[in-house]
Formats: sequence, C-alpha cells, structure tokens
Amino acid sequence: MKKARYLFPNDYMADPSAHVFNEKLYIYPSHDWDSNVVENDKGDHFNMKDYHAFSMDDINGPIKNHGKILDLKDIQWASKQLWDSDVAFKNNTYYLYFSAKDRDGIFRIGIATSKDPVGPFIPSPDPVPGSFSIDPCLFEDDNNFYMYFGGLWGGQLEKYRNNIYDNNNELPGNSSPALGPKIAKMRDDMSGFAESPKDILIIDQNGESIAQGDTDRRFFEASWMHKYKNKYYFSYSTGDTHKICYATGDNPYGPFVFQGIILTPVIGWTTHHSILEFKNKWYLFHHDCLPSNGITWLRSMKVIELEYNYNGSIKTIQGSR
Ligand code: FUB
Repeated sequence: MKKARYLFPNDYMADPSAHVFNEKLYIYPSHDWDSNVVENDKGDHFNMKDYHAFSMDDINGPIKNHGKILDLKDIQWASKQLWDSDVAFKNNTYYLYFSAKDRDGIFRIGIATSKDPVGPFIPSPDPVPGSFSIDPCLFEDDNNFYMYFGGLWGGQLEKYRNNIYDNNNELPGNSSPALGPKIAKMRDDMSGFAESPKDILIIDQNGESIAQGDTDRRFFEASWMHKYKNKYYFSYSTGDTHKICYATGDNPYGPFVFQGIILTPVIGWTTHHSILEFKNKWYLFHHDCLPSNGITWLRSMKVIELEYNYNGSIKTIQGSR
C-alpha cells in the first residue's frame, strides 16, 4: 500500500485508534461534525458528541461502520468535546477510554465498557479517578496495561504540575525541559490507575531533554505506543509544527530517545495517528482535511503502510501521500 487509503469517505472521522481483536481490525475514531463553534487555539471547534466503531477483515477490503457506540448525552459527568479515545480488551470486557470536558470545562478521561468490541458501551458515572487532559492510549505489555495521555493548549496539560491543576500554570520557558506526556499503570480491573501518573521524558541522542522551545521535536498531543523487535516506540504529534515524531526506549516508562519524523504535515492543523501490525504488515492510521478542502475540524481517516529500515528506524511518510 504505497498510497494512503481514505477509510470512510461518507463521514468525517479523526484520531483513529486501531486494534486487532479476534483477528479482525477495529478502528475507534473521533466523529467530527460542523457545530458552528468558531475556531480558536483551545480547539473549541472540535465539538464532537458521539463515537462510532469500524471494522475490517482485510486492509484493502470493505470497512464496516457499526454505528454509534457512545453518545455524550449518556455520559453523566461530561459536558462536551468527545476528543480522542482508545479501546483495550481484558477480563472478557472491552474498555473504551475517552477524552471529554466535565461540567467545569476541565478535560478528564472517561471509561465505558462493553462485552462486544463494537459496543454499545456503557459509561461509568464518573471519569477515571485522578485522570486529566486528553488523548488516552492504552498499551499492553507483559499482561499489564498502561495509559499514556496528555495534550498541550486545548488539552490543558500545561495547567498541571505533579498531577495537580492550577489555572495559573503556564508552559515552561523555551529553554526548560519540555512538558512530557503522562503514563500510569492500570489496575487489574481496568477501572483506574494503579499508581500516580508519571512524566515521560523525551531526550535527544546526547541524553539532553528536548526543550519546550524545540517545537519541531517536543511533545504536544496524540500519544501512541507500540513495540517492535523488543523496543518501545513512543510516537506523538508536535502540534503547531504538525508532525508525527517518535522516540524509542527500553521499557514502557522511558526515557525515550528522539529518533525522527514518521509523518510530515498533512492538510489541516491537527495530526493524530495509531500504529499497528496486521497480517504481518505494519500500518499508520491517521487523518487529514483534504476531502473537506482544508476545514480544520472536518477530518477524514486514512491508512498507509509503515515500513522500517534494517536498523529499526521508521521510514518517513509524506503527509501528502
Ligand atoms: O480530535 C480532537 C483533538 O484533536 C484530539 O484529541 C487531538 O489529538 C487532536 O487530534
């Protein structure tokens, strides 16, 4: 697959999180729509109100829309903005973790469960205790699940220090170490964190922290973790420089050494992805705004093959493909 395939031209779907369950490929995107909210730096125009699930038997075959799996109006604690989500399978249950604003306008991470990968998912009455910010990614390693999360600006990550919110907090200075995403091991029952969220450190090849002002390389949002040949690949969006980059480490907590660019900028402001192996090939799921003629908040999900070099580095993919 040398050219990206738009997966669902009938509607706008973004932030695709892809997983294989029972040998089938499932995709959990955000569902974009035009809510007439004016665009701003806080992302208020991403005003999503439900989630859908998709499945495929083959990467080149038909894609099935399983319809709505969760609706904002059924989530007691949430007020708006159903942003990026992810799904994990454990204890014979599918757990959907999702970003949403609570009634005070603070992003939290919600949880909903189902016995079926395509729902419907039943939301818990409260968000995951101690959760904050956006973009959960669930990663399984040695029978443990970890959640990676966090996002700057609209995602509110810079408002936290030591996991505590203070509206007076701002981004560190340009030469300070960049704010990192968070990681927390999940409890066995998947209902919450088994530990306080910890900072993920991204360093350069000399062991120095990537600086906050290094906007071409510092973390912004869209955490994803995958493992390839026993290495841990942490990938993320650089936000206002619009790249998907990656850094590698020896364990789920890092530190992770910056390696390079996976995806150059796509049409649109946001870029967000997932990476997985399916039937012995690796794929990058992502989105762009080409089908909506560049309307930032109307994004379309895509997939393209991802390839490694012999030394384990990832071949950069052009966002225009
Ligand atoms: O879809 C809303 C937000 O846009 C996501 O949570 C971010 O990662 C960005 O893609």
